Amino acid sequence: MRFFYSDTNKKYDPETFYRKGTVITHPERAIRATILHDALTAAGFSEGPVKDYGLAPVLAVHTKDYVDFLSTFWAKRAEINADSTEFIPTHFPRLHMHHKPTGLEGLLGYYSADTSTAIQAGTWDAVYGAAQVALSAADEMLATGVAYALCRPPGHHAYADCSGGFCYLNNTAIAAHYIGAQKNGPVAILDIDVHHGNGTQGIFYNRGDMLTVSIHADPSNYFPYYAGYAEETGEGAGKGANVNMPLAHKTGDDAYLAALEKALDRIRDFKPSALVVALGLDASEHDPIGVLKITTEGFNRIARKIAAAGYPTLLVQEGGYLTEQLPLNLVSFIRGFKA
Ligand code: Q9C
Ligand code: ZN
Repeated sequence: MRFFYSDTNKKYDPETFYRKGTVITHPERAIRATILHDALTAAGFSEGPVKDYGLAPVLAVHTKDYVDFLSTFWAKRAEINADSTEFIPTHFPRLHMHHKPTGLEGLLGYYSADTSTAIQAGTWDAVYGAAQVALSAADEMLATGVAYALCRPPGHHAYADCSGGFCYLNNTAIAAHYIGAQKNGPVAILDIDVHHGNGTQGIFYNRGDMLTVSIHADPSNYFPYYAGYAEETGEGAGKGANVNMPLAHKTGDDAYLAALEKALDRIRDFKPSALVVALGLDASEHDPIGVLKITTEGFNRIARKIAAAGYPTLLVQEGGYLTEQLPLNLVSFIRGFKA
């Protein structure tokens, strides 16, 4: 299979991240994408061309207000601080407060869920580029049956109007909606990132033509904490079209594969015209912020099981952080598709 990648991701390389009482280097570094790109190239996979689809497919799942905010923040930054190179959201409205403020500092928190999504000079170019990578790979999948989008920054924690969890635009949701429109048929999303795909769930919660299934570490003591529970099953036309499968922390390959089988049963019952896999690699036993125990061989088994389901499949990179095993796990997974 071919992969899709854009150098625009390098324009955004977050520095500081506050985690568990200390300030650390941000885990979602630009070098992640370089490492994954180079590993695929060394393994013999070839790269497809990235096209520009403009903002229309982005605005099909994100609000115009939010997209305008992200794309114009940098030009307005002097209102907060003309000299800073990185703006970290620090004030959040929470559930009781609903008034949209006029000032930029208030708006930054209004459109963010947490402090992990800083804005730098190149953040918008990078997140726009990642969405175009996902769309380009979606067209390749429609033409050939399979493709891999090496998106960075990731997307599955981004809601229609909110960044969070290292994510700004929901590349997976943008691609899934685009595929559904092209096929004029239902689409299933299978999210195997170690974190619950809360943004994707939120975007499609009321839709019956989009099945969202997420397998992730139990959020009761893990990001994103406030969503990802089994009782969240969708609303309105989307009732029954959202499936959350939280797993106990430290779950390993065999129990994971058993959960995956159940997830694929739900997907088969839905009869999707295509499958989008939100491919986080942070379920790895070695991941610095992960809490599951998936091995390199485990990723290959996961891929083979998904490939055996037989759907036209788009793989979209989500999380997965810097370790020696990160590129090995990607190659192990991609080889599992044998295409
Ligand atoms: N104690 C993705 O993998 N919290 N996002 C990290 C853990 C944020 C992860 C702190 C995790 C976001 C796309
Ligand atoms: Zn993750």
